This record gives sequence, C-alpha cells and structure tokens, in this order.
Amino acid sequence: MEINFPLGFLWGAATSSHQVEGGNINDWSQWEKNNAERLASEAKNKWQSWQQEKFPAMFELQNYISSQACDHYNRWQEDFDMAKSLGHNAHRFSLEWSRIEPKKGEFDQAAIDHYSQMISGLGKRGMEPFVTINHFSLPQWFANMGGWESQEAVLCFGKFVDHLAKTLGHQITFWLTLNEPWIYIVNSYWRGVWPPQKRSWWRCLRVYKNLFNAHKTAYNIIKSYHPEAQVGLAENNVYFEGWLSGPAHWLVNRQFLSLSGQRLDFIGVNYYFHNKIKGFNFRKNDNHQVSDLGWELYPKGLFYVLRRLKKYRKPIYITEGGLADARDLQRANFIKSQLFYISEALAEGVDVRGYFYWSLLDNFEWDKGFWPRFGLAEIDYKTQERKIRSSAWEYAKICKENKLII
Ligand code: IFM
Repeated sequence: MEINFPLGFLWGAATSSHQVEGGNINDWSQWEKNNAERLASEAKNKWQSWQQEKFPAMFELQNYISSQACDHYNRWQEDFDMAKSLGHNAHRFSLEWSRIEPKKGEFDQAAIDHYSQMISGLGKRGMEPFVTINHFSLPQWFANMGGWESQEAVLCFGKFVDHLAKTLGHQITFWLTLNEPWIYIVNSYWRGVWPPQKRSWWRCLRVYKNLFNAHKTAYNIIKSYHPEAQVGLAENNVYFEGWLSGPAHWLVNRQFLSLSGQRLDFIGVNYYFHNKIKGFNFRKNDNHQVSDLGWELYPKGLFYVLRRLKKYRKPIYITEGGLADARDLQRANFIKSQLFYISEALAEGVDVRGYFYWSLLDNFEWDKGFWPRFGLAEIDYKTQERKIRSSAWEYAKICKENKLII
C-alpha cells in the first residue's frame, strides 16, 4: 500500500535544550548533583531484571548527571546537517532560559546570538524551526524564587518571552510556549520525582494556574509583536480506553486545551501512552510490545487521540512520538505504524500537518538519565560520535518522498 501525505507536510525530529545541549547550569543540573547517587541505588528496585541486565549503566552515578549531554550546543551544525541528510524539512528544539537570562532581569546577548544562528542555520538547510520556549528546565534564580509556584512566576516568564519576541521573533513562525505542562505538574508536584520534589495538591493547583497563565501571557506577547506568528503548546496525550475514559481523557488531555480557547493557533500532540481502564484499575494494558522503558507500544492510540481533537478545528502537529529502543529493533516499524494511523486520521478529516520523531539524538531522559535510547542517531557519550541508526534511514525515505509504503 502507498500512502501519500499532504503537500507541504512537515517531517522532522525534536530535542530539548537540557536533554542535548550539555553544560547547562539550571535547576536540573543542581538537582542531578544532589540525587544521582540515590537514583543509581534505586535502580535495583525500579526496573525489571531484563532491563537491569540490558542497561547496567542505570547503576552508575554518571548516568544521572547531564554534564556534556550530546554537546549539541557546540555541535548543532553537524547535527542539523545530519537531519537535512535524513530528509527533514522541519526541526523542533527548545531555548534554554538559564542561558538567556542567567540572572533575573539580565539577558545574555551571546546566548541570543547563538540561538539566532541556530534558527538561521535551520533556514539555510531548508528546515522550518519549531521553537519551544520552556521544556521543563528552569534558571536557578527562578527555582530559588519558588519556581512555577511563585506569585511572580508569570511576570518573570512574561519578561523572558518579551525579550525573545523582540530579539528572535522576526526569525520564528512556530512557537510552542510550554512542553507537557501536565507531565511537569505530575512529576514535580504530585509524584515528587522531579525537581523541586514538592508533593501537594495545593501546589499542583497553584502551578497549574501559573502555567496556564504563562501560556496565555506568552501567546499575547508574541502576537503583539508578530501577529502572523503561530503559537501553540505541546501537550502529552494519553489514549484512555474503558468506561472511565471520558473523565480521564478530559482531565489529562483536554482541560489545558479547552481553557486555552482562542489563545492557540495550533495543537502540539506528544503521544506515548495507552491506558486501559478495567473496573477502577488503570494501566491494565496488554503490553504485547514494549519499549526498553517497558512502555507499551500502541501506535493505534494516536489515531483515537487525533480523532478526538478534530472538534477543535485547529491545525495539529505531532510534536513528539518515539520510543526507547537501543538496539533499533522496533523503531522503524513503530514510526511507520504511527504514520499509518496519522494517515487514517487525515482520511477522517483531521488536519494533521507535521510529525516530529522524538528524538533526533539519544539524550538525557530526565530522572532516568542516559540509558534509555530514543535517538534516530546513537550517541557514544565518551567520544560524542554520532551514528545514524538504520531506522533513521527508513524514516528518511518517507520524509524525502512524502509517502509511506507499507
Ligand atoms: O524525553 C521526553 C521529553 O522531554 C518530553 N516528552 C517525552 C520524552 C520521552 O519521555
């Protein structure tokens, strides 16, 4: 079967600053130093024996310290050349707030120049930049102030966005204000496994309110300088199945979007999870196929997620879809399968306009560290050598031909 994608469909991969750049000094780098030892010792109880055998790096302290990561801050040209050679015509990345505003109210022109060069570097290579303003990591001064809980949080974020709009705005069409606000709240303030590890319902609500207002504020600021800009946000979408799926779906996937109302020019969909509900029990998945992280691979869920988004009548970009697969045994089929279900959604009139595989490079998977390998390119963290995986070439063929053959 041959499936043609709409003309102008965007094909690419995504990264985020803290996960690939290296050398960042922010709330995460501080937290890593304080928690690496604990995380390494907890691996024994956290992961199954097949994962422990396959990934002994999870017991090492360095696994949990981002340090030089992929050194993408210095190697972005080489990495963008690689993406171009893979037929990508778009690329998603994030700006590191701690580099641009290392001290409250003091902006670093060298960091702005760096990102400006990256954006024009994408343009020169024929790739459309999708720029995320905040992908989880925060400047230490902002975290010290109380982070997203602080009463000043939205104001500070607004000043940061104002600076971006003034200095970089003329180079950017597609902006994502925030990455996965719900995931951030759940991990940082509900489960308490990410910085600042402060568990409480009140905090969750306060942070939710601030993140929501931060999105609205950023939208208004960008639009005031650049009315033609396209501003959205990337939400993690879970496919819930079962009798409680309605409320679960609304709570996890929809509230942020519904409340954002008019302040959304497009919807960014990150899709990783299927959640089958049996009785009052969640996550009763069949798990026929799982990634290295043990996450069920269920590409069809993306179709259901997309179909439910149709009613918003907004352009949709799949801003992330991917899997940890160190040996590259499942990646090519997984990507093809996701693309097949996107084409099914297109056939039902859902306005999907692009797909970004997560991730271009293996990278630092937050509290899990470096061992999960999501990349189209494998990284040797000792030498920083990049090796393109064979699935990346299969994806490249689709990108170049704008067509999926299955
Ligand atoms: O690595 C993360 C990314 O930062 C946000 N979305 C999910 C990815 C895989 O867990």
